[in-house]
Amino acid sequence: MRKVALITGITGQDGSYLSELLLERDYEVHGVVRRASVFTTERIDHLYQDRHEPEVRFHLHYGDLLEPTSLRRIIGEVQPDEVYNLAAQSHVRTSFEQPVYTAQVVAIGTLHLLEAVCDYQRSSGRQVRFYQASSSEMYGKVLEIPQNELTPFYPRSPYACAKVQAYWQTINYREAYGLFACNGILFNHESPRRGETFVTRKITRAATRIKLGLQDTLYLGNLDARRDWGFAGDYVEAMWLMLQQPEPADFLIATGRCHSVRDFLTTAFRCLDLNWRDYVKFDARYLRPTEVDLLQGDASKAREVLGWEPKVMMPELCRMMIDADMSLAQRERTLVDAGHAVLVPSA
Ligand code: NAP
Ligand code: G4F
Repeated sequence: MRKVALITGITGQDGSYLSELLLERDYEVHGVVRRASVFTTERIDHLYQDRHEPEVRFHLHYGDLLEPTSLRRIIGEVQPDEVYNLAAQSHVRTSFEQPVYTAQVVAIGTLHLLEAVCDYQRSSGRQVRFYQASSSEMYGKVLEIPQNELTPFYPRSPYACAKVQAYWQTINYREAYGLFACNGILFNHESPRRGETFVTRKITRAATRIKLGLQDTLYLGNLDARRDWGFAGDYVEAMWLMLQQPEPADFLIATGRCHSVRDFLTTAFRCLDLNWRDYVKFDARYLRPTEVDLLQGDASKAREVLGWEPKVMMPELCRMMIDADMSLAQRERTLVDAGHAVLVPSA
């Protein structure tokens, strides 16, 4: 029997890579999409199938983590074997501007989904496996280096506090109702599909635009922050592996290496034979009221139990993002040379 997966956050970075992975493994994939006034499906457009095709394995449904009835309706229709909860207001800086909304989507939204999944399990008698997108941000003001699954949390943003609640709700549904539920505690993972307001993509986008004369300055905040950056394509494989195990458990996913924002800047600009110091200016708007200074994960458990290992490390990841953004910048350059105005991204 073909497995059926439901993904919330399917239009996001991870949702797009996970969809590709599951389709390659012969799943039927369903995704929850929020209605917006513009199309938000750019990252998954290449997976779209006309519903009149003979064998359609990729489906989208309108819904929202904030509307429990939509989640129940979709789960009832789709009858999933696996549910991946990737939806979130995932920007840490923004969570200080919108703390209540962030908590509603990240914490209460997860609770809505857990309730809907459990009720479906009870009424249908079918088992559903549940993945929760937990985050290394939960470690916050880190109490040990490197962090592992037993390191205590010390969240430092409304986003991280909400993720801690969702993490414990997931464990509680496992223990209280026997739900096959796993937390993936994923460290920062990036790609050419990363949102343009996260620091790595902001840097690769700006560096390539600077190289082609489309931009002259890049404004950034704290360059001393250190992160354990991996490749999103590697990390979605770990999500899938967690749900294939005989028993549910929580796993930390990281490369084990950490670099500062300054290191990433140096690597990115060096790919283009540029010196970032000639272009980068400080803007206090990008500082956070409370910062996470350092994240570095120990993914030994994932290596031993799941057989998972990262394949792409920061320098190759940075090169991959620079190459993709150079193609984008070249298209912009062509438009500008033809007399068209292009929008300057301001992250
Ligand atoms: P992302 O690119 O920001 O995608 C977030 C997704 O959530 C988008 O599809 C977004 O839809 C959707 N969404 C937001 N609010 C929603 C709502 N109320 N109802 C339904 N969908 C909603 O994030 P990502 O980088 O792919 O990350 C995926 C998950 O992993 C997130 O939960 C994030 O917090 C977590 N995480 C990410 C990282 C990382 O480094 N990337 C690390 C650890 C954990 P729209 O397209 O309509 O906005
Ligand atoms: O790229 P960032 O915005 O990612 P952050 O805050 O680490 O969060 C990401 O990773 C988490 C996993 O640990 C996810 F849970 C979360 O959803 C998200 O995907 O910022 C990285 C660092 C921060 O220390 C920030 O202060 O870069 C620093 N930074 C410096 N200048 C900047 C900027 N960050 C952004 N976004 N923009 C800047 O101009």
